[in-house]
Amino acid sequence: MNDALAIAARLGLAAPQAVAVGDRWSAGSGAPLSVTSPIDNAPLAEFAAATAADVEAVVAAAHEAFLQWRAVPAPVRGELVRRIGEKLREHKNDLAALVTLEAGKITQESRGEVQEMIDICDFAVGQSRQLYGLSIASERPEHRLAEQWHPLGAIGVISAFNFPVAVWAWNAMLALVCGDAVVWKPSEKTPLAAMATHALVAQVVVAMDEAPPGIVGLVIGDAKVGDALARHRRLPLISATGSVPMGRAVGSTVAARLGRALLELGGNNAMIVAPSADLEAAVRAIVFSAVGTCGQRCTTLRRLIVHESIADELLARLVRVYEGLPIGDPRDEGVLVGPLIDAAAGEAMETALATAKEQGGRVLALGKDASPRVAETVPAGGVYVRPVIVEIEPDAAILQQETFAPILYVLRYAELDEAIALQNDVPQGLSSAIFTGDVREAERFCAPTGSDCGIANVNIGTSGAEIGGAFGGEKETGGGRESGSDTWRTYMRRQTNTINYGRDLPLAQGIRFDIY
Ligand code: UN1
Repeated sequence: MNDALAIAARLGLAAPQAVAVGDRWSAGSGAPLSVTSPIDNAPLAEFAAATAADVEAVVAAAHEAFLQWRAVPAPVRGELVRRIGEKLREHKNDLAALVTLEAGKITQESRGEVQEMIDICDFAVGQSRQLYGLSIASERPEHRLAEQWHPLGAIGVISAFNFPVAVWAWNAMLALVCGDAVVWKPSEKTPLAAMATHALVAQVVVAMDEAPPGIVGLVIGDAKVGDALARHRRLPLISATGSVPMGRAVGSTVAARLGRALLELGGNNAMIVAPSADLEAAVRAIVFSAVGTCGQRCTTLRRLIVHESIADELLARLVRVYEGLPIGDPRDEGVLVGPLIDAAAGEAMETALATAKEQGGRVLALGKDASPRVAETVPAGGVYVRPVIVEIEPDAAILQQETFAPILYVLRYAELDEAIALQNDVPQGLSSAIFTGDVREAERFCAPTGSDCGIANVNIGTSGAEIGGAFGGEKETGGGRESGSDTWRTYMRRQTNTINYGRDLPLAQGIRFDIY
């Protein structure tokens, strides 16, 4: 048994299978799916993938489970999520190790990802006692006008390889306290982490009498499985995280049946560094945001917009750090940059770099024509790259595009208005940041006329958001919000109640309709 399967077994997964309803596992009806580690291309598992035909049974079970779960008091549903949080605490390091093996993240970041799951559990437990509505002044005498929130249904969650477990948890933990059931289609690149997570959660669900096992379902397969979820009328909400083309396909399918879609798609995130910035702090924030997760977060810093008066100094410092970045096996202590997810990601990085050069980009730190590939001192079989910095003119077309790799484009600016305009001048609108010691600049950046993104930070980087805030962005990022704040409302249906406690029947708007 290899490491991944041994860890998965410790988490309660007897054998990898593509379909699960609670603790009942079954094989998918599709072709074999081989899972390999991005660390060294070692085979981790093979199992029969699910197909669109497998979706029906999981959704039907989820819907049946929802019909019971919606009647369980919300704080009792919170108790389930509290126990899930405990289970995750117990197995944090094992689950993180599996994420590292399958997604290639360094151990620190994988543990951070599992911690995000634990944090959203805690958040959702508190939320389970606060699914509150409003009472509103009625215009009619002896009437009460109010709104309340009810469970929505079974929901579909489509998640990506780069956060193979946390993004599901952001959705699922809130959905469960809201009284929904959840059907999960994880990335085919990281199925074992999803199976192991499901196995852990299923143990908690089956141990709780009030919880019907079908409230958690898993179905692992290709885009056709995602499409079957998007089409399914028993799934009133589809939450999807991934690329813009995926989101466009899912969003339009869900829209065609007038369902609800929560989309968290591409980012093309920028940071402005102003003359008054603390450059030491800025360098730390830039490097974590630009090279963390090997540039494969949707919040990764991709564009650095630096004031011309400090650009040379900041770039010199950045190049020094980039040249010394420890790249290698993500399990090794001290390594900060692990592998890209697969060969296609390596090719996409090289294509983007070639295009950037054609468009006038000057590659810093690598030398003029050098390839970003790292071959020595890294495990054979993985796609290891050196993060790069490319200085480029603001009108280069490549700046409009998100490449899921550690390429940081640098632009120079003279006036803050110009920097903000550059920051906003892309199709995506997820995360943004400014480094400045000037309170006016900071507030200007966060004002209605400032950053147009869902996330706008001051003196921290673009990535690494806490779960307490709403997470998501505007424009091609899809407009959805997950995680904290009041996003729980997306997982519920709002009901307006008008209650007449008098003996007359006055009509609203003063309408008279006298039948006697
Ligand atoms: C993602 O890349 O899809 O803010 C999510 C962050 C993490 C989540 C990223 N908390 O970088």
